[in-house]
Amino acid sequence: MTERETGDGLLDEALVQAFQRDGFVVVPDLLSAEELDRYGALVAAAVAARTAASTVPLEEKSRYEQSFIQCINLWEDHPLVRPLTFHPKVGQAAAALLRVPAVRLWHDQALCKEPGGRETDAHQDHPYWPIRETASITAWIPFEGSTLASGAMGYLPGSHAIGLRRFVNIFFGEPRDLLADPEVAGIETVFVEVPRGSVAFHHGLTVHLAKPNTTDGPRPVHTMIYFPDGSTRGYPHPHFSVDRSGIEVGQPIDGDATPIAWPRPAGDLPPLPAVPIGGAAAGPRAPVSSPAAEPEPGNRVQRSANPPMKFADLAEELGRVRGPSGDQEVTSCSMRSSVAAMFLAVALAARCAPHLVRGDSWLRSQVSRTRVPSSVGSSS
Ligand SMILES: O=C(O)CCC(=O)C(=O)O
Repeated sequence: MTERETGDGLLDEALVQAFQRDGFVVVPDLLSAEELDRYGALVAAAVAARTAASTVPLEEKSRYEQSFIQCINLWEDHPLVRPLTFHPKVGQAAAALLRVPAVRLWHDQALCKEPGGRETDAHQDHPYWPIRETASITAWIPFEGSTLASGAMGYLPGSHAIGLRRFVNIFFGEPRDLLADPEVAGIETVFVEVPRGSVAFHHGLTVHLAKPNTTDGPRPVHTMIYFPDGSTRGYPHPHFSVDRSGIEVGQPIDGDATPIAWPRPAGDLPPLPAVPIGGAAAGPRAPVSSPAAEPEPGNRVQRSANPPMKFADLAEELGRVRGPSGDQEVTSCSMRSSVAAMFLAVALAARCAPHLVRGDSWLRSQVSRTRVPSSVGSSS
């Protein structure tokens, strides 16, 4: 490592250069053991709440569901997870690695590879998202660390920079084997074990996969996906991160579903999007506190609509949610999830019924049903 550090002083310049060259890097010691214990338990509870209705055993799940249980945007209905999703050090590291002054959250997601869970098929992330510019980045946080046995991630070094932007449908049936594509022939997969407390980052165009989990325990992971502030919607294919805020093709992605993750004032957390993750069918998320918070026509939400939520406000909100014993947070969240799921079920039963019992897989399936251009030049 060199002595020179990036402008923000958090990361050694060698790490930034490694990310720019390889499209992935492991940043050591970003989270403390106490944070990992606390957030690991909260994310596990949130995943349990979201998937409470699912009784399908691993062997009967789809190929994609056997790779991991995926729960998207826990920050929206599990307030105690919000400070993790907007963890300032992780957001700051993401911005430093991309060499940009500010990043927004695209979405968060828990990815729990169950004991016996199969490998994660090789794919690039960015083709799933209608963001024109390609400089997105994922922070991958394994609460217990990751090992080759538990489902370590593997990356194709430099694959983010070869002009490849290929949609691989890992959600249904047998996906195309991206590793067999001529563009990546000869690039050897590097599997990386991540020590507890470290965070693995990968570029949205880096081809990556993960080993199966051959251990007796789960491989719990929380991830945050960031993109540079100023990025624009490139494609019309549906996605909840832009559709809920009425962001049209060509417009900057600056809605309330994709708040600034870095920089934010210390202790500051963003307000919840006006339209909940279940979509308009799930009804408004919360009472609107002032006329200024009313969505603009077309569901576009003004950046300043809701005052930003501070940690203190969050504590107060939780006080109300948790009640005097302080132990009801998970129940309350699961009730909210259940209400949202109920509305959703009514609205989408015909099309999505099989997915409703499977965590958030329906969300990803909605994205994957619409193909994006299979190969668009990289501009990262
Ligand atoms: O956790 C995994 O197995 C895969 C993660 C992944 O594909 C991602 O975070 O983009």
